[in-house]
Amino acid sequence: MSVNVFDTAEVQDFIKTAAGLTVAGGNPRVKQIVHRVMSDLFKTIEELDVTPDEFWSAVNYLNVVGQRGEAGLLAAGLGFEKYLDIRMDAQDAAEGIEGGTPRTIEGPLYVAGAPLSEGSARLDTDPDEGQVLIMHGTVRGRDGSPLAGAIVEVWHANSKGMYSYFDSTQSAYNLRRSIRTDANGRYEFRSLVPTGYGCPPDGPTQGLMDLLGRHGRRPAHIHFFVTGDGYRKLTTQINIDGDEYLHDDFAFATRDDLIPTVVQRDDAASQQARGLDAPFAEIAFDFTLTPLAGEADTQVVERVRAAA
Ligand code: MBD
Ligand code: FE
Repeated sequence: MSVNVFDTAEVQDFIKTAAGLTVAGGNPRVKQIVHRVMSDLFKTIEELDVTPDEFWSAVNYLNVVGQRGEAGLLAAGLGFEKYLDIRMDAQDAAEGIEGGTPRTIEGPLYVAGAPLSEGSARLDTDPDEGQVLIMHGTVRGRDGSPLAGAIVEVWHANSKGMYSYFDSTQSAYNLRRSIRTDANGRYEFRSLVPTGYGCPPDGPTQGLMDLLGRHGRRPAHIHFFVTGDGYRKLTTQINIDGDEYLHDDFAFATRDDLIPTVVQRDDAASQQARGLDAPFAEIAFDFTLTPLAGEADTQVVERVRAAA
């Protein structure tokens, strides 16, 4: 039998007490948020008549998410990270900021401190059966001017969909580099065409996806942070066209302007020009940065990140 206690003075008072609203000290912002979240969850428990068994299974779920280090993955899969992007897009629109390369989520698999190269880099240090990928382009300001000395941080998965650092079989910083653009604002790298990522099949994120009737797969993609003096930091990704999950990303990160053409270079002349002896894939992609609006870069997101 369903009962209604949420709106009683007793419950309303003790939510306030539990959130610290009845005492001095602590952090007012944290108190405000905890009070709101507790209220919403208590209300959910009442309205959906959540049973004790269901509640304790959720508590255990949180413990497992933590044990497995999947909180960032779950945030991506439930669309929280995309929601933050939607809000930042709306903020930009409200402020009249337009014309830059679209942002899309960082995801949970960045590792700080990758080696820095001037102009061009080779990203693959480990052997891999993936096809060679050459990607290049120019970093520009919104007025179209090339940005010399911009930093392009790039990271992606190998042909098994796995990321170095999180996959102990790969060497440190495999498929992760920073590249400083040359005098003409150009960057270039040689790497291997990545494969899409799938959530650990035995992990709690995939477990929830199963219960939601969803999959836990991302289309093949390459991540970037792009920074330049006087410009806002860009966090984005490009997708590899043709992937079966291109428009069915479990993390909701695909955007139309972030799907460059992948050119297959099957001819001997193209291969010789690159010093290669097999067909390779080539992607041309320019990044456009938007100018800083004030002193501070409002696009720098603080979050705990790995550093190898
Ligand atoms: C990834 O590679 C990724 O980019 C995201 C957002 C989530 C899981 C794996
Ligand atoms: Fe990724």
